[in-house]
Amino acid sequence: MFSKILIANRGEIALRILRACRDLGVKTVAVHSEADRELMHVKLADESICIGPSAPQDSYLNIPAIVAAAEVVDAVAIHPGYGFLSENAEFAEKVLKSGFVFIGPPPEVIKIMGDKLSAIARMRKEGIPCLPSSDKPLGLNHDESRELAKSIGYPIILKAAGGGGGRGMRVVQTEASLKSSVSLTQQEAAGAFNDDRIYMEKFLQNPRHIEFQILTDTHGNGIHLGERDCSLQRRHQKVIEECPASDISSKVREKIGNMCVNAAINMGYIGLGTFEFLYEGGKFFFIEMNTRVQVEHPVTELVTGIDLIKEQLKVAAGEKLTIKQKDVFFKGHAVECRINAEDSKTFRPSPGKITQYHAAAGPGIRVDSHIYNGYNVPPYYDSLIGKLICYAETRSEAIRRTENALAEFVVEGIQTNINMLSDLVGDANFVSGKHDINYLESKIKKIN
Ligand code: MV4
Repeated sequence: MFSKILIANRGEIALRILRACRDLGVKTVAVHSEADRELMHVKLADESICIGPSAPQDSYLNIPAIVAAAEVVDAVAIHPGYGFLSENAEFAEKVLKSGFVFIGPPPEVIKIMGDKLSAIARMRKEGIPCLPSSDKPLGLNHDESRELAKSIGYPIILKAAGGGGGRGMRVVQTEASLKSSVSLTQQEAAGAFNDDRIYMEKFLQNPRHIEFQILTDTHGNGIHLGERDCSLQRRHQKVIEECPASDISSKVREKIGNMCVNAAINMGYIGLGTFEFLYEGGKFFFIEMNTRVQVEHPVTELVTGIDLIKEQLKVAAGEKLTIKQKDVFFKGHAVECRINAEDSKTFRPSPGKITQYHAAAGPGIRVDSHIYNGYNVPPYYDSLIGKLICYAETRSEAIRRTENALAEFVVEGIQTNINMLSDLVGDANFVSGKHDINYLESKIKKIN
């Protein structure tokens, strides 16, 4: 195992990684911006270094500053967490070139998955089900695009190859608007991603977002850890996630899960990874792969009893996976609520000082959060201040626990979405488990 690692992130995930390191006897180095001196994990880390001003560009996205910090403290490895540089192939490459271990897959794999067109092509080759789509960037020849759209069938969706996570997409309902939509989406892609390549896919109207968690080592072994349903989203930000997805049978779970593991092994994937699918009409369609640990990993941890961050550190250190697929059991149900510092009506960020904090607790309750009484939520970063994860034997019991835990939760001094979360988990549509990706935004529209 590593003797010392640098945590290139902030907030709850930095604290989560620090705790996994403590469990494994690994020394920790926190790097932080000028605004983040008072972060919980900075106080707890064995060493800490300020790497720059508040703006993410100058600190958490500052590659030379992070690599230099690792050199100064003589760290062995760098954990990127999620967001920031976690899926930046250039960062992974520089980390490796400087002689450190990057806790994540090889840069070449990050690159393939970062380009959504090459990701889909690769998955198709591996036999993963994908949507009918263009197999190369749409060209200047409009007749070709028109024929392709016709053969796929409207509605179709245009997506930027350099996008992902919902950025750079446009739905096209009829042939009449295809030409202008293609050129507009290309222009936006060029502006946003410095890459004007776009592709076309069959558009699904009411899918669910279901993703599979996998873990592979450097010795050719891999396991899947089942699926999560992340259909409750607003503007491509997940709000509530659960494990397992309601009404996915263990037979289907094994089939899709094993398919993902084999694909990952074949492409030289190492570490934790997530295959994102749209699920509609009983069928799975691959859309993207995430090459990092995800915010919602705790629901999988509670249902499998496996500490994903510890396993991620072990395989990054070159250890053999000791967990076999036959030893992975899915027991019970977990629901995660993302607690954000935001205005409950406008969804605008609500930074400021937390004057009163009382976290929920009790059987089956887990809180992953870095906040504390008197902590000042800075305005420069994501508004996630914590995650409430509730576990029980059944889905309905887990939902009941979530409702009760949300009612116990106290965060004062700033605004939060706790009341909205209470409203959502108590909603008949969520309780029925039949919600799709459109449900949350249509509910918000109804309220306002
Ligand atoms: C789609 C889709 C419908 N059909 N692709 C949004 C995020 C990105 N990961 C892919 N996204 C979508 N791709 C096809 N062919 C609908 C979405 C989508 C969505 C997906 C998952 C969760 C929430 C969503 C909200 C709006 C749109």
